[in-house]
Amino acid sequence: MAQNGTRATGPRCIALVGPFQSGKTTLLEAILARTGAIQRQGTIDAENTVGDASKEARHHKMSVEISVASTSFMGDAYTFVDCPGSVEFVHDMRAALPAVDAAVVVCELDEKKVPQLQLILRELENQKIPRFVFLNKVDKVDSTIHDVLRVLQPASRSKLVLRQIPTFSGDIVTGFVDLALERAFVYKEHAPSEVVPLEGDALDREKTARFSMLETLADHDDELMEQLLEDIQPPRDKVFDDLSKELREGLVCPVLFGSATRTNGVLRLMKALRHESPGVADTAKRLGVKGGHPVAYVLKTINTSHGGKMSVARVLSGKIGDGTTLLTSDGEAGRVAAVFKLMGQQSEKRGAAEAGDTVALGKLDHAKTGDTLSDSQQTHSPLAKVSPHAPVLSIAVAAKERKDDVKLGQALAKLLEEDPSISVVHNAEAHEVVIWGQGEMQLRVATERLADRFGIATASHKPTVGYRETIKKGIVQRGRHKKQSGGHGQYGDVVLDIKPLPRGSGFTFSEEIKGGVVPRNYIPSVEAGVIDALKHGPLGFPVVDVAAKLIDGSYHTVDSSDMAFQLAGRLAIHEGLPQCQPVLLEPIYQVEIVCPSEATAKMNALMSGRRGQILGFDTREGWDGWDVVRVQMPESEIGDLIVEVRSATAGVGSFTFKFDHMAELMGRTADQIVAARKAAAA
Ligand SMILES: Nc1nc2c(ncn2[C@@H]2O[C@H](COP(=O)(O)OP(=O)(O)OP(=O)(O)O)[C@@H](O)[C@H]2O)c(=O)[nH]1
Ligand SMILES: [Mg+2]
Repeated sequence: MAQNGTRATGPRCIALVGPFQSGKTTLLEAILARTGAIQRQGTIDAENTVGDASKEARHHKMSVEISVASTSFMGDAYTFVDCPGSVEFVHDMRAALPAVDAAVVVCELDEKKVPQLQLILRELENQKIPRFVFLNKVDKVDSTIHDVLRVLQPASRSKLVLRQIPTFSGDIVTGFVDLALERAFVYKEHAPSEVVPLEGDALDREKTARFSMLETLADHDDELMEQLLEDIQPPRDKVFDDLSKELREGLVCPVLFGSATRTNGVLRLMKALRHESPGVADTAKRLGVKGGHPVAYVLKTINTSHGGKMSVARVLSGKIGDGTTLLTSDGEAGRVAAVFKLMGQQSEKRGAAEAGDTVALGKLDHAKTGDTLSDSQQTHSPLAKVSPHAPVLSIAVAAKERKDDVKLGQALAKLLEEDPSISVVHNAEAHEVVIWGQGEMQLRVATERLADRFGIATASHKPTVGYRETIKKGIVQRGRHKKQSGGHGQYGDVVLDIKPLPRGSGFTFSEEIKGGVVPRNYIPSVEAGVIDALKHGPLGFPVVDVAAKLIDGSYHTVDSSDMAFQLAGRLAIHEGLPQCQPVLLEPIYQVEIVCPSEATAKMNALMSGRRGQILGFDTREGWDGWDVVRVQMPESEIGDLIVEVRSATAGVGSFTFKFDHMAELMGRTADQIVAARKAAAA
């Protein structure tokens, strides 16, 4: 167990997280290069980085899943989990976080990205993950870097402490002073920074900045507070101990900076991780691991293109090797076929994994992302439960070739296994397979994977909206089916009293037949015919909220049959409904949008453009500076709502929705919908 003053031991697992495109994958590359795991530092543009090695990530030049790579630094093993920054792939990050020792939050000095940073920090705060901030791209910033705390602090609930201050040549950051070490360094491109004398203006700034770092630390350390008040220089070790302890307890969040593309500040970051980040013992304690026997957490499931399944898992206790049989919390997980070390998409067999190691376990057929694994002696209660965010966008997909229909179902099941923030719904009525997810890019990547990895070409389109129709007035309608052709004839004759029902009632059928004018055994036939006819009303949609009462009819002893009465029932509906003022019904949903307060007014405008009805505004509980907007809006308008909500909120706004009621729709919009339906049916 790591104590004050002692470094944590065992292999570490560190997440690289942060807003979209802040440089996480590039930082992973820089770390791997600086620590000697790779010979040459690749770049995103050259498409040769260890992370983002999948075809889809390369193609879009963004992370679309986590990348995992291991290295060693000063004799310790480290595995980094590079997480996507896009909100659409955030589930990959959220599911990976529980088992990491700490996170490095890679960010930029950009006010516009602060809301995204806040979302990510919130996730870390909620999961109690100790976190460093790494302010990246200092090669691009100017003197605004002095504003770093003012800009970033609002995103964090715990206090940010500057661990370093920049030194300049003109407006360009050329190095830094480490405030704990009290040493100045100048950057060297793709080489370790060089120590230089700390003097002049830099020394003065160092004194002030160091004092303010110590003041922050002293908020949680009375002894240090006394030393500061009495003007006693605290020993350097004490400062390091405090930094480490307060980081682990989530009281402070140290801020370091550098440039991933130039490998600047990377060694300092590694040293901070080495000395200050907690290790597996702390993490096992945080998660409540009952140790002594093998326990691991699955942070990602990968179905490789050659068909093998791999579960990326952090071992939190015990030892897991080839042939170990593992259990999930509620059943068998499978037998480990092999243990792999990961280097992005490359995997290499290795020996048994021990507490702290993050490895890929081959062929655990029944293990899912988020599962807690233990050996066959004893199941372990789930260490964490991370439910995906509710989906916000959908597309309907179909295999371009009929022969791929079955394969499509199997491939989708695998995609879902890898990314549980995707779900699939079969719309039997519209004969559609609908994929639900977190945004356009995620769904695009899903269809690209279907093609690249599973060889299934698909076509996609907007999913069918669940329109219905009903009638505004009633009618008494006769339906008579009579055919005399050659031998056996067909005869069925019914009179239906058709009436509208209140909204949400569905369909009722009743009868008031006197004197056996329609024989008992044919009454269900009439009902079946009516139900069948209601599947397509005069406007082309299923008919709801209608009552049909069979009140009269006649029969023929020889020619009447089940079929003849079914047809008679259908006829009565087909002929009757067009005279009943049919009207279109559209599904209305209750939508709850969450957004930073400054975007609330924009939501208002957005809603009125989408036939939304605002029900109310509220502040979002537990979220300073955020609002909740409650709206009712038609399903057809929710289709791509997320795209606009995100663009109005720098990517952080979101919503949930649930069906509320069906509402009548008339006028031009209704006419267009009916015309489109007719055209599609023709
Ligand atoms: N100038 C400069 N550019 C950088 C630096 N680090 C990364 N970049 C650039 O920023 C862009 C995004 O880099 P990535 O490493 O893909 O960023 P990311 O955070 O992994 O992106 P996502 O995973 O998609 O959120 C690329 O064009 C990088 O070359 C840096 O330190 N300085
Ligand atoms: Mg990335």
